[in-house]
Amino acid sequence: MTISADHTAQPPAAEEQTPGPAAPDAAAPTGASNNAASEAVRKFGISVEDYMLPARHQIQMVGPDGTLTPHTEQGTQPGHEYSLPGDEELLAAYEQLVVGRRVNDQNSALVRQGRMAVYPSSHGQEACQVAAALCLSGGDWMFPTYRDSVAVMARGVDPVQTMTLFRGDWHGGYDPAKHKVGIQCTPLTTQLLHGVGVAHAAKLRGEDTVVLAMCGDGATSEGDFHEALNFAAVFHLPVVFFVQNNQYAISVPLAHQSVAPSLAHKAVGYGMAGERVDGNDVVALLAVLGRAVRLAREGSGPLLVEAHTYRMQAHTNADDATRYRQDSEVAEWVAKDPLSRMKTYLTDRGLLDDDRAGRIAEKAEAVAAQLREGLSEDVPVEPQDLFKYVFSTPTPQLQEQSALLADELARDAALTSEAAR
Ligand SMILES: Cc1ncc(C[n+]2csc(CCOP(=O)(O)OP(=O)(O)O)c2C)c(N)n1
Ligand SMILES: [Mg+2]
Repeated sequence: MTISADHTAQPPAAEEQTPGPAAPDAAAPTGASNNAASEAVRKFGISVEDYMLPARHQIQMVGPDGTLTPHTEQGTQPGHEYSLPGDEELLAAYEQLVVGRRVNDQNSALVRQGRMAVYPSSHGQEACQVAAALCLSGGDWMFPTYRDSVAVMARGVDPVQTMTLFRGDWHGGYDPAKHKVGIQCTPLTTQLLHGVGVAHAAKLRGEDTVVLAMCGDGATSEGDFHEALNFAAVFHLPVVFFVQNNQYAISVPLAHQSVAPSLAHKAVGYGMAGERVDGNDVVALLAVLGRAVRLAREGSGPLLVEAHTYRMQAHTNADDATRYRQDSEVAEWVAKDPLSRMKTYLTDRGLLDDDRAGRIAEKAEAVAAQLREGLSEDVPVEPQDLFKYVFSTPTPQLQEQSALLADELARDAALTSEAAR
């Protein structure tokens, strides 16, 4: 089965086919590979190793020029074939891409105006952000990093509540349990362990929750990455680890981070399937992440998806990216922009016209206005709140710090009232 250029006849997904006879070694996984993945292996009729190893090429469906990737270039490998998502899903994704780009640019402007403390922009990574949200169902959980604000919003969290953390005057703006979205973590990779814990709890309770746990390329070198993946694999947990490889960990390029053939190849070492995908192609991302979520929900255990993308802007507003990379490299990636290729693709297919594009742009403007308005409000802060929610019983150290702060505030108030007399 291949990707069809005939848009009226979309082929069924591989796992929807009647499972064929298993390859000779498929039903008999060896050694440590003998886990829940063998069920998925039976479905695809391939060996455990072929199931777990990523395809030889990145999965791509729509190339940078907005045309369908011919399947000869795409390569067809049993178990690594994906069908095109439906038109409605593609249009919904495009709308979120446009909103996401506008959110990124608006937030970067708000930082420059001093309305927000910091913003790690996902400009250029919007396809990953949008697909991460759209592949999940209502009962699933997302565990994002500091760079994943657009994914959090695309999941349905209010934009101003999403950005509250980055304003720096409160711990977080939304209730993780209500939205089933973890807090955006700055300590690298901690969110993967939180996600694995939630998946374990869901499995013990017999719920069909899937967890999407997100991290960057740099974070794959963390010890927590190893612990999260190994625990998830050993306990056959329904987790999709989604690595956005944007080529840099601040100033450290990927080549200095890892010499693995790809980050997706790390999966097989834990006994899970890995796949790599063009991270600027939202169509491929929807297909690959969508299937990964379905497989995890069906009990195939965890999977890892690596998306190849690029951080188009600096790490945050506190970083000067010109000190460690060339403009020519950035220009190469501008040509692979996720929005322009999707616009061309949908327009050529007659799914997007000026009228619809105009309405989408208006929606994006409305979200930007919401952010400007919400983040321009002066929020009254209570300094002692810093200590309130750290531990249910404050530690002696925190009590001491709280008393010091109280003393300083009292002296400050006394000085102010004296000056006023
Ligand atoms: C445990 C830990 N170590 C170091 C840091 C400092 N730090 C913040 S972001 C970052 C780079 C992370 O790169 P990557 O995982 O590729 O994510 P990206 O920022 O590129 O999205 C580092 C080292 C941190 N936040 N947490
Ligand atoms: Mg990175």
